[in-house]
Amino acid sequence: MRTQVCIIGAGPAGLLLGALLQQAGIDNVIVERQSADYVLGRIRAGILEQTTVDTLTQAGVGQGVQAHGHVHNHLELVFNGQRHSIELTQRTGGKVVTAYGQTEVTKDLMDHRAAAGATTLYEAKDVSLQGFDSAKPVVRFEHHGKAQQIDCDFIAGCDGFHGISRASVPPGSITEFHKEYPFGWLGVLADVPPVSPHAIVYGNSLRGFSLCSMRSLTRSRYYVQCPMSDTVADWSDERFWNELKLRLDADTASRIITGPSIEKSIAPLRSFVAEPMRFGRLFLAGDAAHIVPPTGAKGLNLAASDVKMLFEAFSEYYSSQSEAGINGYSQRALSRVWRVERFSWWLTSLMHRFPDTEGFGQKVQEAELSYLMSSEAAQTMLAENYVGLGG
Ligand code: FAS
Ligand code: PHB
Repeated sequence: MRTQVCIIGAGPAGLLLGALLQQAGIDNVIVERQSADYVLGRIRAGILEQTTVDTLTQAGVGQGVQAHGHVHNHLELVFNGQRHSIELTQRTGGKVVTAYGQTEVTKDLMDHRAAAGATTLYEAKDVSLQGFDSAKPVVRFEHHGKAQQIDCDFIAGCDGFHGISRASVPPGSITEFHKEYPFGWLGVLADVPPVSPHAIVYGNSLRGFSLCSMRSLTRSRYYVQCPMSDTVADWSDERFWNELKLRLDADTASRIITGPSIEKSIAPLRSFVAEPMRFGRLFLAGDAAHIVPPTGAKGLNLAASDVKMLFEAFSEYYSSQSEAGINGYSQRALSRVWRVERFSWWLTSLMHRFPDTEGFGQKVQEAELSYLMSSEAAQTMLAENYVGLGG
């Protein structure tokens, strides 16, 4: 089989890149390790930056988020038992964020790709990448019991943190930056109305971090910080709802509508960046190249901004045989990656309970939060980063 761009991974990064390439008439094939149902079963992000919504619209896949997304123009912080609102839109020249789940984004992209008749090979086994240091890269894998090979011009590694793309790069050619956080997030999805349909609520309390989000007016997403030694079995629904309420202000807690969880999972928190993001004819995008703690709601959005830059580079190559875009991709993407890594690390450090900083750390966090609420400049910094920095 031959194609122009072979994309590894059918998560949001791979599917969005495929949609943009398809629309530009650039032939592409996606090779995905899991089944489509498995990919859709992963419950993850929930907040889209305006640039992500714009890129989905550019790719012809904006109908779902335009029709069913919930626009937010402020966010809320709870600390010292009080809830505070931070306005986003007026501080950023009109930008908003939109509550629309990654699952819905992925479904919209999958449906769009199927309708366009583009090739996505699910349940591909033993995927391997060769020759990306030459002009003739090759992707090999097993599909439906048969050995397959794809000859291509470029490989886009959109296969996430545990994928094969970054793992295929010779160790001497890549530098990795790691930071692990000493806790995880227990996430619950429930078919109950959200406590705050107009803003995401972030909570800092002596008991730990909490977050109140939504997927629709009838489906909510909540999180509490938990030790990484915990398992889902340690958290009954009742324990989760009680703990969430203890971490919020009394008014918000009193308005939480509880119900049975339809999904419950614990995610580790880490910061990670691989440099560079280009190795010959192999380009990394999304979680394959970087991970942010979900506190800033950036993982999916950073994947989308990588993909937009990578698409522009491929599009320039095929339309004008210029290599300027592909040669500049890694540096351009990493500049934005590190600014988002900083914001995600900063908000995580501000809002979570760190075992080693004890009472002093909590007091310093509360002092910073109280300064934040007293400073227009500090709130503008938060707003600019939360709605999404420029490309
Ligand atoms: P993905 O990991 O989504 O997709 C990679 C795809 O590649 C997968 O489908 C995988 O099956 C496939 N793949 C892997 N190895 C392969 C191989 N060898 N061959 C072929 N295919 C292969 N972000 C937020 O903004 N907010 C959140 O609350 C949030 N929660 C998260 C919770 C968890 C548990 C995780 C892991 C991430 C979370 N994220 C969150 C970040 C998440 O949304 C990612 O940023 C987003 O999925 C990135 O998309 P991709 O880069 O496409 O990677
Ligand atoms: C979510 O809705 O899943 C969500 C919202 C905001 C975050 C992280 C996750 O910062």
